[in-house]
Amino acid sequence: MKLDEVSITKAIVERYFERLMNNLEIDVAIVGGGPSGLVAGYFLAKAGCRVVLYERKLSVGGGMWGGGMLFNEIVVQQDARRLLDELEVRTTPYKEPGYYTASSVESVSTITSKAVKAGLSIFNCVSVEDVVVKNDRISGLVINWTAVSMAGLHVDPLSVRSPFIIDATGHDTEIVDMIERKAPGKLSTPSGNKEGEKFMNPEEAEKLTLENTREVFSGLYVTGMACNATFGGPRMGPIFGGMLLSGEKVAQLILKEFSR
Ligand code: 48F
Repeated sequence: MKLDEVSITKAIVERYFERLMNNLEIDVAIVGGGPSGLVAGYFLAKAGCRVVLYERKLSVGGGMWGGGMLFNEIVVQQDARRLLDELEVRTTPYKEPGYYTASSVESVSTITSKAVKAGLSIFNCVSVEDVVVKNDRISGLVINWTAVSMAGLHVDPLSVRSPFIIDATGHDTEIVDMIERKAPGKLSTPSGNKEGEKFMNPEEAEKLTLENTREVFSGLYVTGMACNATFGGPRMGPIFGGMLLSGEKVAQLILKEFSR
C-alpha cells in the first residue's frame, strides 16, 4: 500500500459528499450541538429517524465544555442522572442530597460519541442562516459554511428539506428569531413573539425548561436554553439536568408526531 496525497484527498471529499447527498432530505434537523441538541439527536437517531445536527463551530458541545466559569465540572440533579447513566457518563454524588457532578469533557465527548454511533449525522462548521417556510409550516433550512460568514463573503447558501427543525441554539434562539423577523406575531408564545430570558433562578429555570420544551411554530420545536429564552423563563447557570431532559423530551414530542 502506498500513501498518496491525492488518494487521501479523494477519500475525504468522496465520503463527505456521499454523506451530504444522503442528508439533503431528512426527517429532523437540529440546529446547535450543545447538550440539549446532542441528546435530542441521540434519541431521534436511536428511534430510527434520519436526523442531522448542524453546528456553527468547529467543535460540538456548546456551553458544556467550560462547566461553570471555566471550572470544567457540571452539576446534574437526581431527575436527570438516569440520562447520564444511559449515555455512560460517570457521575459522582455530591454531599448535598440529589446533586451529582460529572466531568464536562467526559460529558461532551461521551454524549457525542453515543449520538453519532446511534446514527446522528453531524455537520460542524456549518451555520443555519435561514429557514424555509411553506403554507405557514417549516419545510426546510438554509445553510452555509461558517467560514463564509466569518470572512464576510457574499456567497449564496444551499438548502435542505426537513419537516421538523429543533432550535437548540441556546440563549440566542437563532431559529426562533428568524421566524419572528419574517412572520412577526406568529409564535405560539403569549405575545406571539419571543418573550426573552429572565434573571438567574435555577430552581424555576430547570422546571420551566422542561415545560417550555415544545413546538413554537408549525414544525419548529425548541430545546435547552432556547426554551426559556423563547417562552420567558429564567436562566440557570451550570446545572445541566434540564438541558438533557429537554433534549429527551423534544425527541419524544417529534417521535409522537411521526407515529400519527
Ligand atoms: O448554548 P448551547 O450549549 O445550548 P443548550 O443545549 O445548552 C445551554 C448550556 O450550554 C448553558 C446553560 C445551561 O446550563 O445555560 O448555556 O441550550 O449550544 C448551542 C450551540 O448552538 C450553536 C452554537 O455554536 C452552540 O454550539 N449555534 C448557534 N446558532 C447556530 C448554531 C446556527 N445558526 N447554526 C448552527 N449552530
